Amino acid sequence: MEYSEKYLHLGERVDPDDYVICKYKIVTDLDIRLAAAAVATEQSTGTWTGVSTLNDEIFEKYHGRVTGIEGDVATIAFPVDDFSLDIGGVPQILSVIAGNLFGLEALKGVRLEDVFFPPSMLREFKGPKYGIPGMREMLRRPSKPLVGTIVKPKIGLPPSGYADYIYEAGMGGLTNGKDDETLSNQKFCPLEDRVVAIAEAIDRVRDETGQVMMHAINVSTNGEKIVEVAERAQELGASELMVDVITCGFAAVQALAEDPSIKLPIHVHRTMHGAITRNKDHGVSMVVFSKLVRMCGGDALHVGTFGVGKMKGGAEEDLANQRACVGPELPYKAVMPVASGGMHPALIEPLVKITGTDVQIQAGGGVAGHPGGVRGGARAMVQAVDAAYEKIPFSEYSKTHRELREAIQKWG
Ligand code: CAP
Ligand code: MG
Repeated sequence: MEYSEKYLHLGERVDPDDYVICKYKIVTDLDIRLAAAAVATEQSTGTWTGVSTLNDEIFEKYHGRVTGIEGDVATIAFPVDDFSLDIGGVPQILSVIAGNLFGLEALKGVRLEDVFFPPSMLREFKGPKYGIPGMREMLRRPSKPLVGTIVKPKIGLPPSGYADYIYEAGMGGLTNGKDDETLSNQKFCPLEDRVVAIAEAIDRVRDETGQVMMHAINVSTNGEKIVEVAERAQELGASELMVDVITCGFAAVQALAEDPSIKLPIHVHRTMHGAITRNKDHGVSMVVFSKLVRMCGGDALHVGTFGVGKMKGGAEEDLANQRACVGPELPYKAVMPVASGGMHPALIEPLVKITGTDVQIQAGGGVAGHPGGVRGGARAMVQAVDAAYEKIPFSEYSKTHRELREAIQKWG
């Protein structure tokens, strides 16, 4: 690996307006300065050996700068001109900040922990159309957590089965439903039939109770088709779209969010993220993915269950994900953080104490597995959110709310 003092600018301050600044945790047996220089080299102007065609002018303009090392975390600044938003977009950003470096022999592990973009780049992104304020307005739910379900079983139900499930969930008071991440247009549940059936169920709930609900239809598919599929779902009455961002790509979220014909909020699922975010010594943090989803226009994003659900994660890292979604550091509407995965009504008490109320809490098994069926599970979730919102201990509230009591008895 080419090692050159030239990539080391330790202690030098670079103008954050002119650089994309990345924080990498580096695991190496080498001098960490060498390892950090190897990352800066590979991701900007260098390769494994010096080349005669790299002249001083090119180097000076475009090389990555290692500006700081604190413990095992290196700060590397890439000149803004290394990026090309008009054509390359987020795919090219990721090729620079999260590309070949993960395969470098010189490193035992490296994890992109965070990234800070200059205003000139952030201005090129529009962010969420709706985000927290827009979704709250659509659902007429100004301050309470949104509360939803994922239709279970994950696959196999016919369109009428989805409609029945969502009708029951809505009659139980839920604000949100969603397709599961593996559902698409399978023979047992054609997308168009599902959209129509669910839209009718949501209309029935509103007509019978006044409750407004939205259901995210999974439109994840190939890049050249996703807008067309989303437009068709919208035409047929869909109230929300869902995109699996890691499998479809950030550019797919951006294409939907920025398409003027698409008026629906976008629920962003992150399935497969665990392959990249789970290992704390190698990969990319969910904070980085959360910032990119917000820039690309996702309206709601799965951020984890803050240490209380089934998916690996912890309160600290999920709070960092939540901050990336809602914090003022990015000049966009806040993205609704979604807590999902092994959730059930009893867990809403500890969850809301950590997240606060600007959160969408959803449960699949935690609704459909309730002794009272989907409607009972929905009621239990709504009761749990009401109790958490009013800060009433569940031990008290469940005395007068049967479905919550039954959920606590079943799942503890
Ligand atoms: C939850 C879920 C979601 C997870 C994904 C599932 O179902 O539908 O996909 O929330 O995890 O398939 O597991 P349950 P994350 O409520 O039945 O667990 O939100 O961490 O990306
Ligand atoms: Mg799922």
